[in-house]
Amino acid sequence: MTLAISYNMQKLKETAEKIRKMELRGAGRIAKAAAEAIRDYAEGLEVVSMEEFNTCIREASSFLISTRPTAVSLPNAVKLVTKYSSGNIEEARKEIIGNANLFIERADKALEKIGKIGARRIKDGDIIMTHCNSHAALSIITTAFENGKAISVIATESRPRRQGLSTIHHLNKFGIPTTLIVDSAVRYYMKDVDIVIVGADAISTNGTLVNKIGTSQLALAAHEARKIFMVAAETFKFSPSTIVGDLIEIEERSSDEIVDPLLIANLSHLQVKNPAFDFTPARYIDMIVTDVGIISPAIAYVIIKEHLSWELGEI
Ligand code: RUB
Repeated sequence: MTLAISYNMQKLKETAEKIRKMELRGAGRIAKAAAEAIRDYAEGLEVVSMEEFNTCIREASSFLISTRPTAVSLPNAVKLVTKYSSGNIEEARKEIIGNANLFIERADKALEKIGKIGARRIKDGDIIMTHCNSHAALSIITTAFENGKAISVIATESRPRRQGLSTIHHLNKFGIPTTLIVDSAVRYYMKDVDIVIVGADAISTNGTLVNKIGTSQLALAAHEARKIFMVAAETFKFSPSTIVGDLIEIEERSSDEIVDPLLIANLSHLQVKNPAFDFTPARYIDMIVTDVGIISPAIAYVIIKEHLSWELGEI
């Protein structure tokens, strides 16, 4: 391996480490960071043969993808960015750089579009409940507010990493009245809510949503109280490989995020579980707001087929 390769690999590893440690988090941001990392890696890659170029890109891709297993935006981004057809190193490099820049630009525009499309479904005076910290969900909420709708938000804390605190800071910057609640107060407050809006880490071909642990409890409580459950998701959050029956892996994080290991050191009969995401079946989802319009979860397949430029034979 040449010096140039290892220097570039170092930068890529730093991004991977930030994703792993959740300094870079949220499915959309993870995807953009991965696209940037691959672009920069390809840009500085010094290799002598096309074979070497292909191997380096393949290894860098697998390395990034292995950082967090659930957010499908990550493999989708890497796959879209590393789709090159040229057998010439310089041309292939250009293709990757172009793909990455296009992906990043589209991801930013997608958030804007989701905000505009979703905001039309929000009514003046609506009380919105949200969970965790989704930039797509927040785009809808802040756009509705900027459009003059007098909304307010109930935001969950989102244990154990408390991403809800990022959400309340963001909403506060816009001047949106917000109430912070603990996750277990979701059902208690659902009667006051008009609409629930959450983001997505992945959406399977049958419309099942994978999002921050506890999302399915919001969906159940909303269903019981006959409140609208809306998902905000860019098209690159849909999972192509679920078409052929692949299951989305739920990331299991360290128990240290939940409880101080010293406090439980002597409890030999205890195990602590910390799944980071859960599944919400399609039947609890009223609509998915994507950058290409609002869809019912029942037609998730169409998004995968038409907007992820995937040939079915490739999966
Ligand atoms: C974040 C989370 C978010 C989705 C969507 O989980 O579950 O709801 O990633 O976010 P984590 P966005 O904090 O573990 O990454 O809309 O910003 O892509």
